[in-house]
Amino acid sequence: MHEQDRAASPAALSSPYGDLAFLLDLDPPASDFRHDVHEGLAATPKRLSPMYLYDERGSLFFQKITTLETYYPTRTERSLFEDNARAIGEAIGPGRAVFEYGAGSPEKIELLLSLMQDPRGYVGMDISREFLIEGMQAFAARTGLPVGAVCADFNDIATLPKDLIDPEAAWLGFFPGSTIGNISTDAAGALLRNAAATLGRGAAFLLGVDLEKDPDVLRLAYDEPAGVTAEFILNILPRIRDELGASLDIGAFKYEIDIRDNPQRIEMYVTAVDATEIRLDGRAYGFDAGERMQISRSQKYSLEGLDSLLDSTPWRRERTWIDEACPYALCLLGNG
Ligand code: AVJ
Repeated sequence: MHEQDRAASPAALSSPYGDLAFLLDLDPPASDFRHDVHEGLAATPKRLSPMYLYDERGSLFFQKITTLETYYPTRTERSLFEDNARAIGEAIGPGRAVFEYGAGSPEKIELLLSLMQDPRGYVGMDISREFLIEGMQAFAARTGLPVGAVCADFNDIATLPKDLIDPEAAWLGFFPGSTIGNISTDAAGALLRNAAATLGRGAAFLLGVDLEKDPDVLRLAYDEPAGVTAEFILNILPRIRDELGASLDIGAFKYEIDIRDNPQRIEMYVTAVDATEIRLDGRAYGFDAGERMQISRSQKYSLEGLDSLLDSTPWRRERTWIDEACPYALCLLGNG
């Protein structure tokens, strides 16, 4: 079915939905962990989507990563918000409603709403229905703002029921945390083009982007001595064993990263120390000694690279706040 058709289906919209102004359910296709593990283990080189890292345990590991001194993105982005609160609020302008891609962190959205002038509402989007509804209900109960929820994939184009939030408000898209670095540049372009279609003319978009930097800083952030990132990535192995009934030797694998240049990118791997195999549903997938499976990636942008990505979208960079000491950017985009 075409994305637009799914969005237009009236059955998808419930309003009100508990404490929420609405729930728009675009019924994103459920991911198939078993299928993707088979496919990723059969591929050359072996790979798996980073989305499988974020089960309950994985989300707790990532939560812990964001509190480590060595993991700079979370605190750097927070300082940019705090240090430039007034300027960011003024540049966004009054009377907007926020639409967030991946409704992950209530602290971030509260920080954003606190610096906005006369915010009119908040709509969170996420693929995980239960997690989304729970989070948005809790948020609505804490604030007096109209809150809506959209259960969708990053690739869906939603027709947002803006009248249920505020017919007068223009949208502000919000995609913090440099999560855009988790997907390929092509996928990032598609997401931003879809966002322009979803949010309409006169929209703005606030994007958190991690910038290219000293590789030693990256190594410390993504392979720190405390070993939490290693636990986070290696946690995919007990998931494959316990949820899918695979047989594998967890001790036969270690965590490894590569830092690539031009453009700068961290690749995160599960690496077989010695030759080993993973058996799943009667199939055996062999690993040679040193063979690795890519589990995640984190793209770092230059401002030039970011602008050439934006050139493939209706968005232009209108204001940019940068942490020079630890290069990271908050960019306000316009599509006027
Ligand atoms: C949530 C994708 C922004 O790439 O920095 C952190 C994920 N992986 N450490 C990032 C992650 C390993 C994180 N993002």
